[in-house]
Amino acid sequence: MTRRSVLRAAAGAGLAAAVEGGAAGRAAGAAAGAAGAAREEFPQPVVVSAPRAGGWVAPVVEQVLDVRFSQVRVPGYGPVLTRAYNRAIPGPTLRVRGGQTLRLTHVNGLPPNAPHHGGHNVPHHPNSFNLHTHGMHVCPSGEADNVLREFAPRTPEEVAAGMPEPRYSSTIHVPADHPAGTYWYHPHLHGATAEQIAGGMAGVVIVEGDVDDVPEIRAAADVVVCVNELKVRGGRVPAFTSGDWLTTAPSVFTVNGAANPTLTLRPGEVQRWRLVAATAFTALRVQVTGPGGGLAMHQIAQDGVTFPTPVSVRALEMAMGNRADVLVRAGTAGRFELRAAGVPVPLMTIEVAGEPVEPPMGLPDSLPQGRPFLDESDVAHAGADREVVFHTDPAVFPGAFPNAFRILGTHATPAAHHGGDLRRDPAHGLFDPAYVNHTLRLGTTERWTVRTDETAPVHNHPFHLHTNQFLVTHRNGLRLDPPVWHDTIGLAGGTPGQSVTFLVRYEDFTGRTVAHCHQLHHEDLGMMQNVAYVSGPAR
Ligand SMILES: [Cu+2]
Repeated sequence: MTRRSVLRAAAGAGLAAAVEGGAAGRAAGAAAGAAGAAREEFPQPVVVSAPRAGGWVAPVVEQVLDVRFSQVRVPGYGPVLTRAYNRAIPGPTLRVRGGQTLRLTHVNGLPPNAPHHGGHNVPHHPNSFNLHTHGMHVCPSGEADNVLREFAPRTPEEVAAGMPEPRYSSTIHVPADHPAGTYWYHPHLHGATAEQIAGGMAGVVIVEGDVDDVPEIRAAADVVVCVNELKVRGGRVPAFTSGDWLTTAPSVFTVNGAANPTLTLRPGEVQRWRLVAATAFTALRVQVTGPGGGLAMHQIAQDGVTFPTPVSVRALEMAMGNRADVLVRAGTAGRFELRAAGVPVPLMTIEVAGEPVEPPMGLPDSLPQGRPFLDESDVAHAGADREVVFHTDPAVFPGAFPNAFRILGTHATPAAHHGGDLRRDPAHGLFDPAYVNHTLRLGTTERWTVRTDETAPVHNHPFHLHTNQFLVTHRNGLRLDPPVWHDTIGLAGGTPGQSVTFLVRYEDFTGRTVAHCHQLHHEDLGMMQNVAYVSGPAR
């Protein structure tokens, strides 16, 4: 596939609207043309969607996700030897509609795992993985969005015997009424997650639907902006073998697999950017900087859920795992940058150039709200209040991983040693695969408060709950108006006492899954809890 055909294929879904005659046809065409042969075109991941013919659309989106060590070329940086989906960073973009099924075949072409004799909350099995569809309201059990599965590689004996590489499948039914928006997928095997995501194993999931039919959004080029934070030393991702792993390898930030690629808009053009923080370590406060104070972002969705109306912002807080869909309208010609506070280089460059779009493309006044809000009065009973507290005990364990990353609060994992020193306890508030922290009954609405007591800025802890999105109603006790649906919410380190409060209603799916910190090395080291969604009447 040539580079241009990659761009064409990738932009195809977004350009479908353009072909129908909207202004985006000219705009996106100009974007591709202006990029020209002299410079790398703005990359887009390969797009996979359901086969269609005439008016017929297949009910299933099928894709093979092949994982093996690959030499991936990162434009603007260089080659990186890493575990990758289909030899690319990020993996293919999966476009699906409510009512369709995602059927994925996972090939594990990684070498055998080294034997692991350490504890459960020590990094292990980096050549095993599984699949999480981050933010999606889908079944967490069986062969669906089940993060308790393990897609293991061949054993040394199987390799010696010439056995084929193992294949695993995921079948994920997307509910007909699933909110249309931007989600992502990544491996989520406890003990292996951070190293794999630091190597670029991540991809975007787009759920198509009502929001795409808003005329101003339909007319806008649909651009995936998938941010990865790679950890690279000597051309490869170092193994997660000690607690200082993060600081020993510098971060390489990429957008769609390139360091600081250039995206082009014409003056007066509106584009829809699907910003995806497909990252594990650094919270990103992003802004479009440049002449005239930069460009405003008109946010239309958070974590895949469309707002009732667009919200204009100069800066966006993107914790690890968050997505934000924004409309950006270019004004006069100039060079702009998408920058994240604290990151020394731009994430991407935005060039506003070419023939102006006349008249300038419009922005919508209202949107089809992705999910109705929950009401405080729906909260079941006084016992429904849950509290999660992120807490680190530094330098308390012997060996290579001295820090204890705990989740305390109302349903913490019990201590191993009753009456002992909790700071040094090897179980207290740490992930225990056999202990269910939260039993959550379908049909009930509950209130959770998530706090952090961290004084160290490095210990920022985004909270992520699987399977059910939650409605953030308060930050630091102050009511948000309107409240905002999230699946991941950031809590910065260095400001102890910080909190968020949310309402959540458990719906549709039973099964075991997890809630955890999305600073994923903390998760691998035990900052995670088990959640059981159960049906039946409340006790
Ligand atoms: Cu954390």
